[in-house]
Amino acid sequence: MILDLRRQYLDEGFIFVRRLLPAERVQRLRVHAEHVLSQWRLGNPENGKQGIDHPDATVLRHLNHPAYFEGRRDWLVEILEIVADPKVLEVVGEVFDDEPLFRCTSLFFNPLEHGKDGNWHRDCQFTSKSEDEEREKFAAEVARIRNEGRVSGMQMQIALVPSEDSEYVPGSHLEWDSEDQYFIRQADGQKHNSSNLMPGAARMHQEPGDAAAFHAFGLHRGRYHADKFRRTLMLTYTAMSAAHTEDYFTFQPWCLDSGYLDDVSPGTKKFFERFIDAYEPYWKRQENAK
Ligand SMILES: O=C(O)CCC(=O)C(=O)O
Ligand SMILES: [Fe+2]
Repeated sequence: MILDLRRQYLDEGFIFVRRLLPAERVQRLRVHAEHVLSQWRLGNPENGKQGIDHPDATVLRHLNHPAYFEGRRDWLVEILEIVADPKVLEVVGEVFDDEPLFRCTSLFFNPLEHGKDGNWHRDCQFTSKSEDEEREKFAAEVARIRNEGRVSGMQMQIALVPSEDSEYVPGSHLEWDSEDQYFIRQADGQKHNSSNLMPGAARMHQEPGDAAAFHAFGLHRGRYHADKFRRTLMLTYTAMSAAHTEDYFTFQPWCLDSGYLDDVSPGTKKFFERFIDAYEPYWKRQENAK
């Protein structure tokens, strides 16, 4: 069964694993997510800013920041255990045919005010300075998939409450936009990019604990409406043999805090130590440059 997951991810850029996490763990995660979100609204430990100043916000990153868990260390441990959960990593490792490397945690939530249908995009457009650069990145990943049968990354979205808020265009991780798709994603200064007419789009229907994982170079978007309650945990991984990207998502120097990995299981410790080994030089360089 799990072999089919790799095939499907390579071909479609997308997999769905029903009930990857059991109900009681999802229930716990909901409590943790709510706790982190309420702290974040009062002050994001990364920059001191109050999330509540942006009632239209829809995402926070780095739920594994220890500042969210003062006096509740066991909750942080539970989050780290989910990131490195053997069942989760089995899926990711099987799809990668390689060791998974942690990248980051995110929480998507409904805004407190307003709503938007979400912008169609490919994540490579956000990390490129020009369309030429984006096309180069995209082509390199397509070549990796076609020539080596390997992908470099996965975003695994685990619904904590029922969600129909994510859409993906299956196969679009291998194919550049058609004319109609490009029109929606980019034309006229992106003014059509929240269109509901994207050709090939499939909406994911997730129950709590269901994991929808996709290649972020494919066409996708979320949906964010104040009246559609949303709590989705996203775990992002890259393949060990793929490029390690030094950016906001992997900048997690708190992992070096003494005791950060105390009390986690040996497997989880090993998993985060691999992440620390990969990025500690980057974090130190950033610290030294201050
Ligand atoms: O809200 C979603 O499901 C989409 C998230 C997304 O597009 C992203 O993380 O880049
Ligand atoms: Fe995205």
